[in-house]
Amino acid sequence: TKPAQALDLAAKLDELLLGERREEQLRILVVDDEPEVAAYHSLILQEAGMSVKQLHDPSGILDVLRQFNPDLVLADMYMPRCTGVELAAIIRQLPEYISLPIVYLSNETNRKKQFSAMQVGVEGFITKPVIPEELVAAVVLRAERMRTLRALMSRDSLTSLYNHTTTTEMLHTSLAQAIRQQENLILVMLDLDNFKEVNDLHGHMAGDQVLVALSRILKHRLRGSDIIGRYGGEEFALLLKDVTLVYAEKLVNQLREDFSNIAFTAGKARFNCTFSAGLSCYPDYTHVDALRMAADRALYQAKHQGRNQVVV
Ligand code: GH3
Ligand code: MG
Ligand code: MG
Ligand code: MG
Repeated sequence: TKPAQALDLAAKLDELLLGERREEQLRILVVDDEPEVAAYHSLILQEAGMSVKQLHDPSGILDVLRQFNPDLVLADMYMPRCTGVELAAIIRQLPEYISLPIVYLSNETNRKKQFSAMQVGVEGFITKPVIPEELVAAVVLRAERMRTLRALMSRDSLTSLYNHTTTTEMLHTSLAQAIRQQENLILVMLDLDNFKEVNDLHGHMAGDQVLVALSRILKHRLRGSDIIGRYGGEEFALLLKDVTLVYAEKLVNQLREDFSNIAFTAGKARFNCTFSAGLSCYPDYTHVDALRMAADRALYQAKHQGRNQVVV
């Protein structure tokens, strides 16, 4: 059983993701120079449903952080090549891991030494031998909080889609992946038509309702592996993996058609809304900036040609 507070956080995360599938398992990195000790603690956490990686030589920490991307690090305090304090200091130097929870798991019972070891920015201290329930509770609580915080920071609060920063990061990683795997990648830049007018005529709340409706239809229709971002105010970026340009154009046109048929209401008024979209693809463009500029050009052309259309 999970502690009540952790359950609240999990519920909050579900609400935030609006039914989008969330990653199931919490990822915990266990750093201990003694393999048997690391294995024992890992087993406790694995049995509680977590995904665990063990690291016996702390000098490999940075590579493991990048590859495994843990939600929490459980670290021994005394290791031959690097102390827990040094390990925490190394992790905290990197901006992307500034809020990664680190918990010591150590034989150290001297409170003064515990306190000074925590000064480097560590979230907690658990003394060995552990009580399994205590270890699980301490880890789940902090790791869930980290997950929720990450989700909040990477998403837009109105639509819960990825925000501009995250979308840009994902454009870089997705293109690198497409190149590595020699797969197509389609970038769709999508912008609502005459949206200023929607706000002016029907109010800002009605405008927000349109943005939420569009994000829902996008989430519903695209695959779990596709990326949907709110790139700007009423501009969205979609990354479609491993499909042809012809297929993507057809898909976006179908979305355009269906979206244009949604009847919105604001007071007594009923209105419809449309979007225009521009598509570009890898391998036609092999750099992020070129890919983005090509999609922007296509979008501009769609607007110029009268809106409510898709241009490749
Ligand atoms: P175009 O077809 O050329 O794209 O015209 P447009 O009116 O959509 O474009 P413009 O860039 O002139 O206006 C965008 C509008 O989108 C203005 C801004 O108030 C509105 N907008 C941006 N973000 C939000 C939001 O979060 N909520 C609401 N309701 N409106 C927003
Ligand atoms: Mg040790
Ligand atoms: Mg617009
Ligand atoms: Mg715009």
